[in-house]
Amino acid sequence: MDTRSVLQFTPEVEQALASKKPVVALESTIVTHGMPFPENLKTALAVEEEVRAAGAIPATIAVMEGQIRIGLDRAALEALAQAEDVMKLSRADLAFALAGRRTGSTTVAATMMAAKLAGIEVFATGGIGGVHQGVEETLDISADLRELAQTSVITVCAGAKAILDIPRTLEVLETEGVPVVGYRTDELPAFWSRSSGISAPLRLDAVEDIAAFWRARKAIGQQGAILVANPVPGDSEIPADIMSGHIADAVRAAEAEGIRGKKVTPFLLGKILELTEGTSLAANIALIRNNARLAGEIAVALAATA
Ligand code: PSU
Ligand code: MN
Repeated sequence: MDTRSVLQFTPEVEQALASKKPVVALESTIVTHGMPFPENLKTALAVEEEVRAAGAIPATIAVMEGQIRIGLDRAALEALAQAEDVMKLSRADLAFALAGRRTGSTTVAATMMAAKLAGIEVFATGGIGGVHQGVEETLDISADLRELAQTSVITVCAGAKAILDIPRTLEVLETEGVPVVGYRTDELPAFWSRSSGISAPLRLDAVEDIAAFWRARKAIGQQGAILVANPVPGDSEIPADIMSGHIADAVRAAEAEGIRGKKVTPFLLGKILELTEGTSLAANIALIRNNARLAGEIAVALAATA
């Protein structure tokens, strides 16, 4: 088994990479564990359209039939959006799913690994995993953070959800040497909300400047991601004070039910969806589309200067 044999490209993505056209990787855990059907499928298709509108080619990533799919056609995306018993894959279990021919969706960590293997430099997600509230007891810190430290992919997100401990998440990123760049903002955005009250360590206002930062990192031989934090569009945001009660309820429910390990994040996301009666879903869809658009623009800027 060599790397090439476990990667299955769609013809469109393969051609785009061969001719150095801009390509954006997209994660699939949001499809299988982040949103209900059919909104998940509709969103995944809309997200791909945003990448195209920016002038880049989307490559949604998942594991099927013993291979990492780099790009999913419509039929594959439809199958994934409705599949049962899909594994949520992070660094620990990406190869496990390949070996066992399991169907798996990729988290931020696993999507970054796949993108790097495929030669894709830009990736869009909704929110990254991070340090969980109550970490003193549980030691629950997402593998996404270590991945950002070691795998070289520009990662666009809408900040971290307040289901996490945002200040501690930022501290770990600092410790790991991951640059966190507010895009056109001085504040770290908080997923559904544009502001978190916490400063973003760095700020850039143009995609060309993000591309230049990336080239400078390469010039000094640096591994790891640039994490771009892109605030949710203003007309779709939910103010932090409205979300905070629901988040506290969701965290309490997870504790009460003894939810542990990789089930924690999907449990909290599902609970919040239930508690907000779906109003958080509209913000979620708006921000992931917004991130895909920005990632497409960054990929175009990178390709222009390659
Ligand atoms: N945060 C979100 N939405 C998501 C996730 C995180 O706001 O869908 C998903 C991403 O795929 C992320 C994963 O990589 O959850 C993190 O899971 P864990 O905390 O188990 O590492
Ligand atoms: Mn965890």
